[in-house]
Amino acid sequence: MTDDVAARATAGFRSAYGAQPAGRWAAPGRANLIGEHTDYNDGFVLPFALSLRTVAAAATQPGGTWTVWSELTGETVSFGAAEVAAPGRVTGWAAYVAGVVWALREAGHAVPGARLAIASDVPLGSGLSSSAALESAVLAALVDLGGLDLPAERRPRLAQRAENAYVGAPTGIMDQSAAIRCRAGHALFLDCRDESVEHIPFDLDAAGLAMLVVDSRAPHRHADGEYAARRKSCEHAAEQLGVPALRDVSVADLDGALARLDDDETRRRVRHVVTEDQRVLDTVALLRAGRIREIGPLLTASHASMRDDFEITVPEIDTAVEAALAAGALGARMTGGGFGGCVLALVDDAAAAEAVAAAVTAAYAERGFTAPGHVTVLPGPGATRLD
Ligand code: GAF
Repeated sequence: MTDDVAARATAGFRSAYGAQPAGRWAAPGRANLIGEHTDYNDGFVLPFALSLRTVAAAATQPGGTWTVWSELTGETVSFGAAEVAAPGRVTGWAAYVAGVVWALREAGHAVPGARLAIASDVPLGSGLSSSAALESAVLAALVDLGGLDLPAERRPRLAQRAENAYVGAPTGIMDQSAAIRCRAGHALFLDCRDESVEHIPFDLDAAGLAMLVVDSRAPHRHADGEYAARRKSCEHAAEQLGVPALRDVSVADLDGALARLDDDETRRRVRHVVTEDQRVLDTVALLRAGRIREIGPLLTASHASMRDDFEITVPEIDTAVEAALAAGALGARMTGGGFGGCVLALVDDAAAAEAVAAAVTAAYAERGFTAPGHVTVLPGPGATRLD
């Protein structure tokens, strides 16, 4: 997979620019094992990288301009200093690239002009964070090409700034952290307040387990507006409770905190975030103890909380989770921002994964939904230079 996508990036570079790239940089899509909508509440998340990757083949070009070809559209977009002087001047997919250049320059780096060719196996709009993969691959390329001083632990914040301030999507720090800092065979336990990480062994094979990813194929309706609304509601609740962020409310304090809030919807949002942070901690404790099988109920509880309290699931997603559990999955939950995207199901082995996928497909057919996609995954590495 990665070899193909890397070869496509090189071929794209050659045909767009008639030259060889100086190197190729890859960054993965991610699945979040647990910890949803906790990142922008200064809380905990536990994503892992997928083997599906975005590759940037790149070389410097003189004159302080940037040219990007993408296999997605087959088009080449060029921009210069004027377009990266302020957010929003490049739009569409190339905004993620221009945003990275803008954020690097804002942080005082002398970004080299560059030619880039982008190829990707990370599906768009499936909630597997194709945008963070693109930002992170481009960032790695520009940092190396320019010999910039930007260690890996400082890169997620910069890529997030590109997305928040240049592209205009108010996302948290999880996706860029996963794309950049994950390790193969591990999940990334990230404290989103201080960005400290611990690589938690997550060896599904050794545990005799498999992780199925079901692409719900549900249309992403109003996802951006709903995401922003959830974020606002959490910030408003933290203000009302007099804490810097909802991370500062513990499960032990939850009832008291809920009693101080004045509407039911806000109470449900707070209950999701506070209990979800605790579920991340509980999941990490089980994984540290090598008890992977036992995390299933926490995944399923996380889903119920997203469905009932945070209200970010859709019928296709809930159908996939219910069918997966009925077919014997040890646990299942939506992963990512919500309103569509993918479901993770922890299952016994490859045969169980096939059986669960078949059960989800049958449940979809019964309800007349567009057939779902599915793939089994293992935790892969974060962003890296390929050659
Ligand atoms: C999206 C965002 F980009 C992340 O920052 C995170 O908030 C996630 O939704 C929900 O957990 O992927």
